[in-house]
Amino acid sequence: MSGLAIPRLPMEHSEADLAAALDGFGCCAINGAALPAVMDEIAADLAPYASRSELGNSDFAGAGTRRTGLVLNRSPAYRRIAMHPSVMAAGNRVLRHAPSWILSSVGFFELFDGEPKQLLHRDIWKYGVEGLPHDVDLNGIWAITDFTAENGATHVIPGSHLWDDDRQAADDESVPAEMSKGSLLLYTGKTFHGGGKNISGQTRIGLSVQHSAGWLVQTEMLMVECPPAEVIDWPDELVRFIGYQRRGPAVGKYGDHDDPFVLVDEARAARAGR
Ligand SMILES: O=C(O)CCC(=O)C(=O)O
Ligand SMILES: [Fe+2]
Repeated sequence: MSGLAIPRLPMEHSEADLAAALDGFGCCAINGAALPAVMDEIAADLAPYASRSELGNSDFAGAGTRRTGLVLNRSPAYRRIAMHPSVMAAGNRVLRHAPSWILSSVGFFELFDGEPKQLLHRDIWKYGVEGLPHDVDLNGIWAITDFTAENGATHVIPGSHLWDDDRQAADDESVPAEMSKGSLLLYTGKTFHGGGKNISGQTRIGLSVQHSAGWLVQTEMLMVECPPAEVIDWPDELVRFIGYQRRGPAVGKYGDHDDPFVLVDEARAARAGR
């Protein structure tokens, strides 16, 4: 391993320090961003569903990785940290050129013993669009278990967010984001990263969170997964964060000229018999 170190910040950090890390390195680990007990709660919320999820069916998804979705629906504990101050500060910085930014997907990733290293990639490759002038994704992974070099801690290449589109990532350029349970790795959509190799005999669990410019198609159809009846008792700000908002002056409207949040207002009024 010959790469640059991943910048690290304590849970209490300034927005300026986080912005400097993300601007300069494209990534940052926040030590102890949430209590380990919250990670245990998320794991317990997801466990009954994860046991029925399937292993990855492609090299990228990983034959030794089990991915479980519908996390917002299934994990009240995740809903409490979805708008964590470090996530919001990072999104406000990295996605500042977009008129709005929102949650795009959430996945519970169990990386089993024996899983090889994932292809180093940029998450924005999923859009198939090169040469974007500004960042459109701010992503992250919560350490639901400790992340170690042996158990497959996510690898990142600090500084690779500034590379040209045609530069290939070499395996020895990446460094593992070793983190204690409850820590959070944040990285921009252009920062090369990938799951590590798990030779620990244990399962590494991460909660992948992706956020994007509001004008992009979300990676997950969150408003379909979470219809108004599902979100009726969630905090308004979280409801907006999953997509129930106008994404820009003329993007994301509902009906004649409404904000889609009106759907949630209507569901609430119907329940109250109004
Ligand atoms: O599991 C990980 O550590 C990273 C996974 C990842 O980057 C992805 O699937 O896009
Ligand atoms: Fe990724």
